[in-house]
Amino acid sequence: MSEHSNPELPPLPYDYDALEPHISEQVVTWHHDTHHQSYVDNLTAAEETLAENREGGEFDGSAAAIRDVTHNTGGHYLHTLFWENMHPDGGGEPEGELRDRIEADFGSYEGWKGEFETAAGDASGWALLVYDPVSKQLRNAVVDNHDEGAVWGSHPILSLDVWEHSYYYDYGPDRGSFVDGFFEVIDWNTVAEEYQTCLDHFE
Ligand code: MN3
Repeated sequence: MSEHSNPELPPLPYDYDALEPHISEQVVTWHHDTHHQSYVDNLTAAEETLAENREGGEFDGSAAAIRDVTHNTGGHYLHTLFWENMHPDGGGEPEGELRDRIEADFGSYEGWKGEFETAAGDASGWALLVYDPVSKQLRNAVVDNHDEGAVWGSHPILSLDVWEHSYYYDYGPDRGSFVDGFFEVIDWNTVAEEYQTCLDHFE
């Protein structure tokens, strides 16, 4: 038997009001406790359907459940990284090896940031900075929903949720101001840690 952990909603790594004024306590509460929780619950339900079908040898509904797993793992994993990527003491710019890599792969920090902001303005889901282990480079990704536009095999190191539930209550249709606020709370230490994980595995 293989061992795997059941999906769980991770606690926020800070208080619900910690990201104010950039993201309100109300939005963080709804977003974490209701939206993120629903992805965990729906993932659990889909996994149960798959397991029951395997045991029963009847696979009606399994394809839909596989789709649900894809959608909800995307939602669960990207939200988990999104919470980790922010901190009330965040902001500023990346430093050290991560900074060097961004400059090498995007020409400059400003080149990366301008591209990432464009991705955030365009996505119907997420803007991601990912490490692509095949080409061994950082890439920006425009992801619709939670899973459309992913680069296969790549590992997200920075995750920005631009679903409307992420910002509409605080900013209305002004997504650009929300993205500006996100940059005020990015915890670059966590981005650097995810990047280091990629280096340890793939370089
Ligand atoms: Mn969300």
